Amino acid sequence: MGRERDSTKTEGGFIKEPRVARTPLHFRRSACTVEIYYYTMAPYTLTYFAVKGRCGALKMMLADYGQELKENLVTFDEWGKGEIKASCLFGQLPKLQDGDLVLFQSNAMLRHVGRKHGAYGKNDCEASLIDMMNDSVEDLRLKYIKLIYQEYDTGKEAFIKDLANHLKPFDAILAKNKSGFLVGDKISFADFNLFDLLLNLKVLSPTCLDSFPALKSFVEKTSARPKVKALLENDDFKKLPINGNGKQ
Ligand code: 6SG
Repeated sequence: MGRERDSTKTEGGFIKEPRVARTPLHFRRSACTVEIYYYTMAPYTLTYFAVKGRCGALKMMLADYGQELKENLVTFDEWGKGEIKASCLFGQLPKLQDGDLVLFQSNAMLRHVGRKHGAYGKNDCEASLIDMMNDSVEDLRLKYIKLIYQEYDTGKEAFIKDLANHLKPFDAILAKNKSGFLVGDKISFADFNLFDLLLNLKVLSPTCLDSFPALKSFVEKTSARPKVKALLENDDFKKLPINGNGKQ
């Protein structure tokens, strides 16, 4: 079972030494020994603007899993020069590096980290349901981003009025699932994504969760996860604006 690996080389950022015990990789059996190999995580590296933007959920998930994150902050001036943009596969940030793996697209990053750290369901059906939930979070995030960057002054009131219609299904799903998570009995990347978006929506409209008890308790419970709480209270994280144009 598993792949045979040379324990001296790194591959895809995983150092194949049985040092830091995190995720069991495989068991190699010989006559009288069983060696247990572990992935030793190279730190993740995130390149992004100095905003929470599309990386809040990723940062909270990495914090929750105790993962080290190196950050390269790109200023809007640097971005404006065009060189970094030209180096990005789709001309946009964020960019996440995990060893040799380079990822663009924030939702692909959430999936990658979720897959590696057990936040992507316990079977294929749960994984598909988590995908479905995350796609719905993305739908609402895109509406929010459109409001923020394109029609804040003219569209804010209508957005807030319509918001309950978009929050209601999530509230019903959480109320129905005894675990208090979107899918199954464990937190998934879609939960982190929803949580991050709800924090932003509460800044936009502080009362928006008032008629949704399941969403309210979901936010309270997720905020109280010790490593998430520590990140939310971290000064560097706190001082990041939510969005790149100062609107929130
Ligand atoms: C913006 O849209 O900050 N990436 C953004 N903008 C720069 O030239 N589907 C992918 C994903 O999920 C969307 C990526 C996302 O990963 S994030 C990007 O790369 C570009 O397109 C939000 C954010 N925006 C602020 C920003 C920095 C530079 C351009 C936009 C502020 C506004 C205008 C100048 C400074 Fe600005």
